Amino acid sequence: MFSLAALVALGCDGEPVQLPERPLPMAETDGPPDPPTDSGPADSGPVDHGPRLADTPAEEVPRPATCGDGVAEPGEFCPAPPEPLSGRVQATRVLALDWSGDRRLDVLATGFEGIVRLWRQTPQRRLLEDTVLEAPLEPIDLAAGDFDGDGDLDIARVGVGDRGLWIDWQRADGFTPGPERALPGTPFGIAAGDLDGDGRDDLAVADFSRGGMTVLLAADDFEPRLWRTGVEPHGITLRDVDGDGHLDGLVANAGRHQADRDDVTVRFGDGAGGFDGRIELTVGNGPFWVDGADLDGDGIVDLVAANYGTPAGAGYEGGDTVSVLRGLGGRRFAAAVDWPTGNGPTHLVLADVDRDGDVDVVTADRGDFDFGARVARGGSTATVLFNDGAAGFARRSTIALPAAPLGVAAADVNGDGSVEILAACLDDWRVYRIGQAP
Ligand SMILES: [Ca+2]
Ligand SMILES: [Ca+2]
Ligand SMILES: [Ca+2]
Ligand SMILES: [Ca+2]
Repeated sequence: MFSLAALVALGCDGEPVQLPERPLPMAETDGPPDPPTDSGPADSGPVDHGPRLADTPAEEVPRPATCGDGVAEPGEFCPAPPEPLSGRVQATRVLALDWSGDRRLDVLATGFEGIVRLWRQTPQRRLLEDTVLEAPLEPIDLAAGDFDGDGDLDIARVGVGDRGLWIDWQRADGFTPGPERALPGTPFGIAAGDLDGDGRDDLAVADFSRGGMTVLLAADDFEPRLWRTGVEPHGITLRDVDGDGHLDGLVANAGRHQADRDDVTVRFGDGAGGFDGRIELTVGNGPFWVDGADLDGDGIVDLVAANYGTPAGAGYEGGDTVSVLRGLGGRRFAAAVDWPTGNGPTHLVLADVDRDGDVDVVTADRGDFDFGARVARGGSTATVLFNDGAAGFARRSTIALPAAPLGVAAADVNGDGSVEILAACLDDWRVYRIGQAP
């Protein structure tokens, strides 16, 4: 199985980080029972054939000749060298969001050493290291949402080691830490969104050990309730996949390092905090993350999964790709088409990186869990896969990073009209910013 310890056990310069080694049982019986579902095949049409590699050869695109002329043109991607943000953080995830409501994006990263670091953007468009929130847990992921409905974003993070949830409530004078809540199972990824339409954001957590999605509604005082997905969920995202106005849960089931046990689950939200249907979708091997957006402009949400791969011999097979599944409407999806990425992607985000009007994909290529192997196989990159407008991703750009990223973000952080990429690098305790020089 994927080892959480291996995922995070190497810190700065390969120095071991203290992480309690705990068994990750698959069949825990604690927690609420699985709510009834209508998992019938009806219109859900699970894809029963494997993904295929794209017919179009993938191509690394050179830096456009028009880079450096100071004009940001559609379709142009002009990455500058990665620059570290100030301050150390054993970063597992990074987000770009407007925290203070001043219409400038700020940056937030969760650190496995037990902190959250916030950089606020000044009116001069500089990112200034600001708040450091501490918590006695090892946060593996975080999400932002307005969990109490007061109009300000709060921060929720989950700890994989001590299996807890922590919410920092944003108040006028800063953040007020809430009590740590023990979570059943083993939380891995976390996502926020209003699942029951009461105006307060709710939480959904990928439960690695129980094989499900733990939903915590603000209205229920964040009482955990498990909804089954697949084997060893890693990444989780909330999107309205079927266009009924209710958020749905997308879960990447990495599948215990077995290619026949991994897939993506979509659980369809009923708008009242429950889920009334599910589908399983075949993707590449060992999916770590999944997200959804309309990639081909037909108004239907399409899905993208980041496939880490499964162990085979000295390396991995069936990974180093993203699987793209075009939505057909009616909760149906076309078979996955796989496009190459860098080595061992563990996370992805969807954003129009080259500003040509279609949504592109950015992956965090974590590479091998083994630090030495990762360096040897070149796993310290982020990959931008450019959409051709029809959900084809033959063109890509590889960004070399000083350390292997676990998470990425993409947004026009400084408001200069071009999208920047942020990379959370656990190994060297840094968040890197890749700007553009159009
Ligand atoms: Ca809610
Ligand atoms: Ca929906
Ligand atoms: Ca679409
Ligand atoms: Ca684009």
